[in-house]
Amino acid sequence: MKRLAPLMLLLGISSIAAAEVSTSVYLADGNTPLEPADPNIPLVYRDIMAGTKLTIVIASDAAESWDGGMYISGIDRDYGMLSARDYNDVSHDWQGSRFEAAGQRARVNNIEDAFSSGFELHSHRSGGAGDWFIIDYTATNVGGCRVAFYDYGVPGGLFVPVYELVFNHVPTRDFDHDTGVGLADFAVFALYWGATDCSESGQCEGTDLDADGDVDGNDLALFADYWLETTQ
Ligand SMILES: [Ca+2]
Ligand SMILES: [Ca+2]
Ligand SMILES: [Ca+2]
Repeated sequence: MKRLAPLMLLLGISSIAAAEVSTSVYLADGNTPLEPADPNIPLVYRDIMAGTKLTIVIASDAAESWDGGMYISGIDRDYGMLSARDYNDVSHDWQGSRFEAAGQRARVNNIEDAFSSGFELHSHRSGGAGDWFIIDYTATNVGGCRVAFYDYGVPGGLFVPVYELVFNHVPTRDFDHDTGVGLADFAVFALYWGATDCSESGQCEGTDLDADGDVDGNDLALFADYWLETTQ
């Protein structure tokens, strides 16, 4: 490196810095950030209801030809699902999931194998800084799901993710399945208020939120946590 340094100075190279590529998680509106459960643990997000849709935006601080991906592996595939937008038959990729800043020859490709499911992301240096890609996430079942983010350019990056986004899905409060939690759902809740035989009657249409067999104040508190929240 000692001998190389003067040469780098001659060429005007101060350092060879790679672009910083990062992910952000938003609600389905693509605008409201999903907060972490604990501000000190940024990649573990607050609980969301099963059925909730999220958007994951992949952005960069510089133009670069970059290769990476987002995947869900193993049993986690039973709890969450990734999807992309507007498949293009000519480019053979998910055109709607890449933005102009990702460059002219950017591509988003679906990858499915025995172990994982997700999307390979390729940017092109003709692009620029900004939002490169958008991938949709659906919480399909109650439970946990990890979404691994890969940067193929880092050492071992093909095999080891840079990090994982951790999601936890709780039972839905949207009892009438209209994608929002509101008065109609409260009406269903009120119908079962005071019930004590929920295990026999199909969890009282989901209103026995802590699954202890009754519908009481504990379930009401759990219901109220998601009041007016939307899933899509
Ligand atoms: Ca509802
Ligand atoms: Ca209960
Ligand atoms: Ca109870």
